Amino acid sequence: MENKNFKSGYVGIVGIPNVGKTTLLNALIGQKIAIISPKPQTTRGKILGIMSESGMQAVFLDTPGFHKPKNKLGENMLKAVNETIGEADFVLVVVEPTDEVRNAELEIIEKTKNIPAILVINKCDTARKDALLPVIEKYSKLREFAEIVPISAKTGDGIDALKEEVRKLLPEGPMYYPEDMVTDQPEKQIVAEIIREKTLYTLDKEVPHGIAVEIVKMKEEKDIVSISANIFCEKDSHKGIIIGSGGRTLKRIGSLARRDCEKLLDKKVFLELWVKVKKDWRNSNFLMKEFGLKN
Ligand code: GDP
Ligand code: K
Repeated sequence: MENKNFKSGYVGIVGIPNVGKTTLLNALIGQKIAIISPKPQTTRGKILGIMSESGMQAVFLDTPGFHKPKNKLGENMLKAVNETIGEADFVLVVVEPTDEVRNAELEIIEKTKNIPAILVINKCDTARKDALLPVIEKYSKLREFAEIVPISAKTGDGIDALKEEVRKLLPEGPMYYPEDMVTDQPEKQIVAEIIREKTLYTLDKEVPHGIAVEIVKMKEEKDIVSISANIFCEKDSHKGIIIGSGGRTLKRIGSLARRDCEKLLDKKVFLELWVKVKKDWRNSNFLMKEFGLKN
């Protein structure tokens, strides 16, 4: 069976702002944009994205500051790099195809020297082929890289080759997370819980407890997290109450929930709510599981 040699592990993505780390991550996990988990409850720290391919699972760790390319690379970022590499099996050091190695890059390379690294030369679509050699030479003098992979995160060139190199470096290990999970789940559950709480809070006792919330979409785009959720109730009459006249009640639920979600995620949130009737959902094992109410 394929599982026998399943490989898995934790991978840090490091590099100075603007080299394309976010773009690369999205290319690796396939357009499904990762969301940062606000709850550092796992021992391995924050998970940024999970790539599951046949026979391997790479869990990319968040480096605080990662999402703020405009910030200067200061003490904090370097501290964060330290934390990330403390937890990672190896790192991807992302650079641009310029043969000038910037000071901040030297520091990052210094900090990550003691764990295996793949040098990822991104934005190769902007460089001539013969410009690569001097870049490779410069960086190779700074440390030993397990591999050097030129890519373009934007066009997708080299991404498959990079995945292959990631696979080689991953240790044998189990599938840590379900295959379809692209980020850690608790956060989704928290968001669902917030929406449920606001629904109950906003409604009078008229609508009994037959309410469940399902997060249909949760996606980070630029600086906004778009969330789309279904509020399930048991009766058509309940649906009317939840929506309210002119949609007022639902709007109120939405704006209260959005505020809390923004606090939780530390990002602007676009929240879309749908009310659906699902008779007897509480008697459905499947739905109970879906809503995280049953294991
Ligand atoms: P980060 O700060 O390292 O996360 O960098 P981003 O992923 O935010 O990318 C910074 C800028 O570089 C954005 O404008 C991207 O569109 C651009 N970029 C990223 N990867 C590539 C690439 O492979 N080629 C080109 N031409 N631009 C890229
Ligand atoms: K970024």
